[in-house]
Amino acid sequence: MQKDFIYAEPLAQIQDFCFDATVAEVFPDMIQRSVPGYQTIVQTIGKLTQKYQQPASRYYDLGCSLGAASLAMRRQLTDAGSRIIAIDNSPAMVERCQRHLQSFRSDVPLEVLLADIRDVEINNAAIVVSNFTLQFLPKQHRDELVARIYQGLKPGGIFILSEKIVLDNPQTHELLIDLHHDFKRANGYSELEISQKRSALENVMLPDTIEEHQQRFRQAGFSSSVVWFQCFNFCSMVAIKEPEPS
Ligand code: GEK
Repeated sequence: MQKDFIYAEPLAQIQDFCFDATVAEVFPDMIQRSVPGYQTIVQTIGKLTQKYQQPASRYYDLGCSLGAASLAMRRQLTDAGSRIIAIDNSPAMVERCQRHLQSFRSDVPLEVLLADIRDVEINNAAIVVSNFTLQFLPKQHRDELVARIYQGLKPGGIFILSEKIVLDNPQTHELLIDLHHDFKRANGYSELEISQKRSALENVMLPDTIEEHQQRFRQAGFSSSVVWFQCFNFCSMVAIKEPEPS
């Protein structure tokens, strides 16, 4: 695994963060050292797949990067009619994701699409995953995407949404940011790396509050949702589409 040194040296000008080849190269190291609970979340996506898979269904991984969530789902799928669709709009990520997936064998078809998640049709889905991707969409496009996800899910289907979050209360918001920065320091990032990365993300990653996510789920039609994981200002939620009455 290549180590992330992208922000280790002082930069004259900090460009907006983007998922280019340099990022794709170090991505597994970057995400593990930056996102508290990343491993737990990916493993739990597998557990949720065990519980919520349905016959002859599709499984979407929105903003798949190198395919960690797709692989976690694929390991659990038992129905021969299952199909995974992994989507990312970064050519560098898609190219590496395709290469990475070749080293795992499975009978479940998994296609990796180079596309914007706003343009991809979602249908016949048992599970849709957005593992730290919705936060990169412009805020005004989020309601529509979540509504389309709801429409594309089968009854009883689930949407797994992991996100960085903000809090309305400035004191507790700052507290969680401090704890997250401690987590990054403990994982070997310097003060310079932390602050340069923070500036690079400022305009491109715009987190919502948990309440905004819950309100969006309700507005889209989800009958229930739960925050199943939170560590500092990172969380993962599951929103459930009402099953058909039996
Ligand atoms: C994981 N889910 O390891 N359309 C398609 N892809 C997009 C879009 C978009 N509009 N915007 C951003 N992306 C992964 C981690 S990373 C999260 C997801 C992070 C893609 C982007 O190219 C990147 O690969 C991914 O979403 C976000 O479980 O780095 O914090």
